[in-house]
Amino acid sequence: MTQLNVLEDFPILKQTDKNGNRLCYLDSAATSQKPEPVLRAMDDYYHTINANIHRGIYHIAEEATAAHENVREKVRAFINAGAASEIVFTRNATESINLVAYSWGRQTLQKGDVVLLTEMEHHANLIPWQLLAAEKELRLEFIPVKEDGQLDLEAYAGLLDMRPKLVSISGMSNVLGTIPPTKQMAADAHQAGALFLLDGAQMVPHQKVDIRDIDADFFAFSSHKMLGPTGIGVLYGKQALLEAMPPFFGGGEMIKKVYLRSFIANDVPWKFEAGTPAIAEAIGLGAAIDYLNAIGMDHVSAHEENLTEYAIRSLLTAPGLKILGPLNGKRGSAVSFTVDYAHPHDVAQILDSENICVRAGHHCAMPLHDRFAIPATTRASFYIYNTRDDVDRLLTGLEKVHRLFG
Ligand code: 7TS
Repeated sequence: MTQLNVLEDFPILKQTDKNGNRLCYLDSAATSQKPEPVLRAMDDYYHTINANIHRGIYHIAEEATAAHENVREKVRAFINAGAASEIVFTRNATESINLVAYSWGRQTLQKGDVVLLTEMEHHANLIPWQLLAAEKELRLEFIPVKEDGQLDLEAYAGLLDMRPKLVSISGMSNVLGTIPPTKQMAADAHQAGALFLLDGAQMVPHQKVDIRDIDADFFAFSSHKMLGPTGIGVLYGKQALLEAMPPFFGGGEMIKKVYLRSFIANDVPWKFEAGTPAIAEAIGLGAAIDYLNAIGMDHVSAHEENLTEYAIRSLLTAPGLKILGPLNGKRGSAVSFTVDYAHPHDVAQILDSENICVRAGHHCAMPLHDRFAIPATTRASFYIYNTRDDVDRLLTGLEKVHRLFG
């Protein structure tokens, strides 16, 4: 089964514009659409057991607490972490990476230490390290991206000679679709004495992840890109690391005992979860995981690989169009391109007039666009609800752009 047929589950995709064109959503790298079971799970929560968690002793509070903690176990199983206590709920992948920077990084890193990133990072895996580097006088180094969009792994080997304390990379580029050999890179990082942080924001929605097999020390991702709601994300961290790290936010929930001038922190993962969490959102994330599991992540990947291959093949027939990133082989479903006759914003606007949603701009990866000496690209990104019909619509839309601007 390489073609999924799940469109019926996504109410938003039934919308049509005034010309009767169905919504063609090609911006899942920014955020995914939500299937009915996810919407229902959140709605049910508010209709039936809404209460604050970890404090009430009345029955709906206990049910809400159990439902919330049950999702932690679902997340653990979904990425094959060793223990549910290694799953910290955050707001999003961005917050997860910031948590590592400000808790682990601030405690561990010292003046002159090297943090090794890549040239293709989303700003979420760049700015936290820039901020920390300014505070602690760290050195940031970058694995180069080659012309074909792949990481320069020979350069990586050389950069590891600098004995970085941390290697932090994305498991899939949100612009190029590049999928680096993360397991090998983690092993190489460990060999050089570094910890390995994997930004899984574009990875978890699209492929089966076995985090213990990859052996990343930290792993960050967002619910909203994997069919779940906004407002909740995950930081996976190895138990011993999380236990040694100081809290990042302070407040209720993250404590065991509080005195006027001091406190004793709670156990992991709650030590990192100050304040009332996103309870309905966690339940929505749980429903998203159930939904993806029912399809099977292998089927998700196969569907996307098939569609991405078709999209690239189709796009390359369009006049004056250039795709950034790998054109074949194992790559993700984010396809960014330029056309030599129109600015990406014009492309996106014309496509929008055909009810086709694509993203135009730098996609929060400005240094990567600098690397390719272009200010912006148009990006189509696919997910389980997209079909070849969407790709064909994109191509027809681009013909219109060509007619108007070409
Ligand atoms: N890392 C990668 C690789 C991403 O693509 C994104 C979001 C993030 C981190 C941050 O995720 P957040 O949920 O914390 O915002 N990427 C995109 C995108 O490509 N278009 O909009 C958001």
